[in-house]
Amino acid sequence: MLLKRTPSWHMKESLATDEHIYHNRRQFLKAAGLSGVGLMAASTGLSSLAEAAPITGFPAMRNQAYQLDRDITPEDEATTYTNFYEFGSNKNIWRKAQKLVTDPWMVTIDGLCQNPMELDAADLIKKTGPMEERLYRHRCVEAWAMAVPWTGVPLAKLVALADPKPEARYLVMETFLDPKVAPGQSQSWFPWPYVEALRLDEATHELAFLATGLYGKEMPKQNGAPIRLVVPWKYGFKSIKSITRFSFAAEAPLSFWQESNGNEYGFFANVNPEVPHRRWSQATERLLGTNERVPTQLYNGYGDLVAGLYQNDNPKELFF
Ligand SMILES: Nc1nc2c(c(=O)[nH]1)N[C@H]1C(S)=C(S)[C@@H](COP(=O)(O)O)O[C@H]1N2
Ligand SMILES: [Mo]
Repeated sequence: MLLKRTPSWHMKESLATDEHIYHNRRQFLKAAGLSGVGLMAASTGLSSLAEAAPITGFPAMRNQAYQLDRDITPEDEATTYTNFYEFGSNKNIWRKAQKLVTDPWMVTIDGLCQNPMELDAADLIKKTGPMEERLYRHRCVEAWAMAVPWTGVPLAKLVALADPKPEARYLVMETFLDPKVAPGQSQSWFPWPYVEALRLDEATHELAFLATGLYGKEMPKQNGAPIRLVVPWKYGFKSIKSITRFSFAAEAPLSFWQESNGNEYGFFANVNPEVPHRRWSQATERLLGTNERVPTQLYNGYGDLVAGLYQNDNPKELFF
């Protein structure tokens, strides 16, 4: 079974790297709230290792409901110009990100839900699939933009699987924490690990996507393998990469960027060309690939679908 699904080079890599297996087990234990070590720890580590298998099913069938008004960004642009502060604060960290071991990848679902669980990313996607492909626009708060084919599953499927309790109002998501692999996490002025959250009505909106792949292939590490969020009506920093934990909460947490710089980055971060960033205009954006400048659109062009989510919110809070 394992041999059939896993290319031999892949198995060798994950089996050889004791450090990462150890880390994964530690993360698992921490999440499960187990303090003792011993037999339990050993069996936990072994079972996560035995279940190691990559997410499969690429390319997935394209969902034609989501059409672009612009060309798809060249693949080499979208995969080499990336924001992933865990690996450094410049755009060309894609080589450094190759150090991330993404299989096995334990995910914790916990907090205010009926079905908390710990499982490998591939098992999570099996439970929430089938995967599909969607063409989405992406708008970084720094005013560059792209349009790419993501593969994944609706985030609403994960929410349904977890079955939130009535008190749950937010879905909080967290990235891995491992400064040995991700040198940016040694920069102590940042509040690691990266945390983001959506209100539950946002998390269950049809556009909110849990992405597993890009350009018809498994997710490149630098783009947030093995699973990342994609919320195309919001500035890119909401679309948290390499997620290890989904927690249901009654209150919104402070996100990574709110905690780093709350004057410039808020909770909603919905795209709006008429609300400038404190240090620059958001009226236009630069397309990766051509460098063409085009007008930015309210909710990044997805207003027809998402504006209804915000009818009862203060407009002053929605767009930063
Ligand atoms: N964990 C984590 N997620 C992250 C980031 C990050 O630094 N760390 N950067 C965000 C920002 S600012 C953007 S624009 C997008 C970039 O996604 P891409 O590199 O796949 O284009 O990822 C977002 N998710
Ligand atoms: Mo961004």
